[in-house]
Amino acid sequence: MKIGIYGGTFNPPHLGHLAAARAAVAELGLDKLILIPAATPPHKELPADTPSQEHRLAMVELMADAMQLPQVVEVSTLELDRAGKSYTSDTLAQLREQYPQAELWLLMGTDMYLTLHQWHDPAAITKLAGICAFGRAQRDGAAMFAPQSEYLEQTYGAKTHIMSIPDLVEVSSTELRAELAAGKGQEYLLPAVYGYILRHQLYGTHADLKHLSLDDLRACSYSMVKQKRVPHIGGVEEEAVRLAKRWGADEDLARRAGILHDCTKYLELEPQLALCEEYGVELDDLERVAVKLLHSKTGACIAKYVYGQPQEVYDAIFWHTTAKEDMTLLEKILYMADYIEPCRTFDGVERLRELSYTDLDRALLLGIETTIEEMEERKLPIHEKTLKARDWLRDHGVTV
Ligand code: DGI
Ligand code: FE
Ligand code: FE
Repeated sequence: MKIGIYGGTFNPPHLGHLAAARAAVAELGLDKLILIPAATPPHKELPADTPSQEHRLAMVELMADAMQLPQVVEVSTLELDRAGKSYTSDTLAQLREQYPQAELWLLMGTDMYLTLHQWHDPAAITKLAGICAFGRAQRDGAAMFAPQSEYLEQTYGAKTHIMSIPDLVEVSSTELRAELAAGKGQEYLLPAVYGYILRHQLYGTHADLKHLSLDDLRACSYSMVKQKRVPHIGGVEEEAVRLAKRWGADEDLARRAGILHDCTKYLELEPQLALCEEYGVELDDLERVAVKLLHSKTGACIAKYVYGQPQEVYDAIFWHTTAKEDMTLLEKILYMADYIEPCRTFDGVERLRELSYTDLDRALLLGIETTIEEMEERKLPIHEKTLKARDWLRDHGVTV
C-alpha cells in the first residue's frame, strides 16, 4: 500500500494545495492520502489572524471532501491532538506504527524540500518515508531540486521524487490572507472553503450574512453540504430560475430558494431538532424521528434568520420535501425544480420535465404521487402533508 502524507498549516487550504494533493494521488499512484493539519509548527509561529484548530480542520475536511475520493483521501487530527510542538519525524513514526507494511511518501513544496536537512531529525524522516517534492511555482523547475535531491540521497540514503503539477496554481498563503482581509482572493479557494471563511468571518473578512452577493450566498451554502451534493444544488438553482421565467414567478427569489434549499441536508437528527427548537418550528411525531423530513424546515430557518431571505423563500424551502395543500407558485417551482433538475435521472423524469413546463399543477400532482408510491415501496411512513397535497390537487380538478 502506498500512502501519501501531506501536512501543513493549511491556513487556509487553497487551490494550490488541492492541485498538489490531486497530482500526488495520480502521479505516485497513492492508495491513501492523509492530510494532516499542523498544530503549532516547529519552524514558524502562526500569524495572528490564524483561525482556531477546529476551523482549520473543518476547512481541510471540506477540501478533502471536494477531492471526491472518499476511499483514498482522509484527514488526520494526529498533530492537532498531540500536545505541544509537532515534529514530522514523530508523525511519521506514528504512521509507520499504524501502517507497518506501507510505503510512505511525504509530500512537500519547494521551500520545505530545500530546507529539509535543517528540520528536526532529517535522518529519521528520510528513513521512514520517501520525499515527494512539488514545485509551488512554474519557475521551480527540476534544476532547482537536483542538488538537494543529490544531497539527501548521499547523506541519508533518501528516496526522492520530484513531481510536476499539471494544473499548477500559484498561491502564497500570506498574500491570500491579505487579499481575504481586503475582500478579495476567492479565486484561489474552493467555493466551499471560501464560504466557510465568510460564515465564520475568518482572516478579517466581515461579510454581512444577511446581505450576501449571490456568489457569496452560493459559497456559504456549498460550505454547509457534502461536495457531491453541489451539482444537485446548482441544478435546482438553474431549474428553479427557468421555471420562474416560464411561469412568471420572481426569478431572484427562485434562485435564492434553489441555492439554499438543501443547506442543512447533512445535519444529524440532534442538531436538526435543536434548530427547530431554537426557531420555534413545531414538529409532529413523524418529523421527530424521520431526519430526512427536517432539512426542509431547518433549511428554511437558516435561509431566513441567518441569510436574511424573505418569507417567500422560507416557505418554498420549508415545503420542498413534503409539499402541502394550496401551494404558492414559488413553492411549486422549488418542489418541481428539486424533482427535475438536470442531474436527476430516474425513470419518468422526462415526463415530469415536460409537464413542469406545460402544466405545473399536473406535474406537481404526478411528482407527489410518484413520491408516495416510492415511500410505499420502501415501506416508509408517508407524511400527512404529502397526502393532503395530493388530495387538494385532486379536489381541485387536477388529474395526471
Ligand atoms: O433533499 P433532496 O434529496 O434533494 O430531496 P427532498 O428534499 O425531496 O428529500 C427527499 C428525502 O425525503 C427522501 O429520502 C425521502 C424523504 N421523504 C420525502 N417525503 C417523505 C419522505 N420521508 C418520509 N418518511 N415520508 C415522506 O412523506
Ligand atoms: Fe431537500
Ligand atoms: Fe434537493
